[in-house]
Amino acid sequence: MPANLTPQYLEAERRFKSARTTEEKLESLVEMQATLPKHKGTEKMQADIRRRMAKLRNEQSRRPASRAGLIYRVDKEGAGQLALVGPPNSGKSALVRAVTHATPEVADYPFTTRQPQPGMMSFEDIQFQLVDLPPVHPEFHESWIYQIIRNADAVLLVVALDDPDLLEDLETTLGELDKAKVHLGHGTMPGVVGWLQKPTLLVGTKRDLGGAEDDLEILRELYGQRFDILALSAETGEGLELLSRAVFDLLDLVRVYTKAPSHKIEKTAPYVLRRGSHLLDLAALVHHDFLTQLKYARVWGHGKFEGQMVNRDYILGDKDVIELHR
Ligand SMILES: Nc1nc2c(ncn2[C@@H]2O[C@H](COP(=O)(O)OP(=O)(O)O)[C@@H](O)[C@H]2O)c(=O)[nH]1
Ligand SMILES: [Mg+2]
Repeated sequence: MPANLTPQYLEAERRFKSARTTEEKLESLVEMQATLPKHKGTEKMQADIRRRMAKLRNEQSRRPASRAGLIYRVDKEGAGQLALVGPPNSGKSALVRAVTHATPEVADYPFTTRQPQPGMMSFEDIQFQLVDLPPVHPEFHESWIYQIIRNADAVLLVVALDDPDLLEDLETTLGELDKAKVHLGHGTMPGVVGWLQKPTLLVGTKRDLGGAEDDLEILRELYGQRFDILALSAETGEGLELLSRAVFDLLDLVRVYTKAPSHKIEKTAPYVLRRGSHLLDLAALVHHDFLTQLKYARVWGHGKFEGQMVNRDYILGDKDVIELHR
């Protein structure tokens, strides 16, 4: 080893050896290159550094958008959080742009989306949070993507109806999720320990393009049991108006309004609960005192006569108006 190596070089070399990510290794190599004395005795070392850098850069370019070590999470807002999952270029970002105020970048090349991009979609008087994500793809392993999917309430599985490799791309996507122990839609999960099942709406985009109807037919035939399926176009707007209702149904929710005794009915912001929730679940949301002291309630709603008395195991209906009594 040449005797005249500087402390800076040795420090950079030490960091290179302990570096864990491609980025850290590259940074250390750049520094090693800069601090290595350049003379005949270090020629071999210079060549070695260049070779290692080329190899790492090559690795990096085959792993697009990788920024190892970065972790993203998205705090939930609204009545439900939906992760947009799908192959590259399927139209996830265009869909989020079309139905929310968010403006994720849309482009005709893959891997444009590199960070989660939340946006709110309205359904009547409630909102859902859509989270645009990078594609699910074998070459793009960022664990945070799968953490967001696992944490979401449901999934929009987005495929492009003009994709010539539609079925293959869809299976690849489902395969990647299998690796992350996430099962989308109905049907039995391959395993039990650590597996999660996510309510999933299969969204076929680019319905405006050629061949879409045939592909849609095939999707219905092959995946109709496993997913609810919706076809739309972010370009022409066709079918977009059906999305928020489909998400509401997917999440299986009810909206309940409360009113105080002797006040008139005012349908302001509803409480949102899972379908099948009982009156007592609502009481717990409204106030702890109601949870412990609830005697009965009156309900104005579908299939009830106005102000009908119900007890704590009454199953709430969508758009019920409830007056709690203790
Ligand atoms: N014709 C048509 N093109 C679309 C539609 N949705 C997206 N695109 C185009 O498909 C490409 C990929 O869209 P993008 O939303 O970036 O896909 P992502 O990678 O899944 O986020 C872009 O060129 C979009 O303009 C659609 O409904 N119809
Ligand atoms: Mg995108």
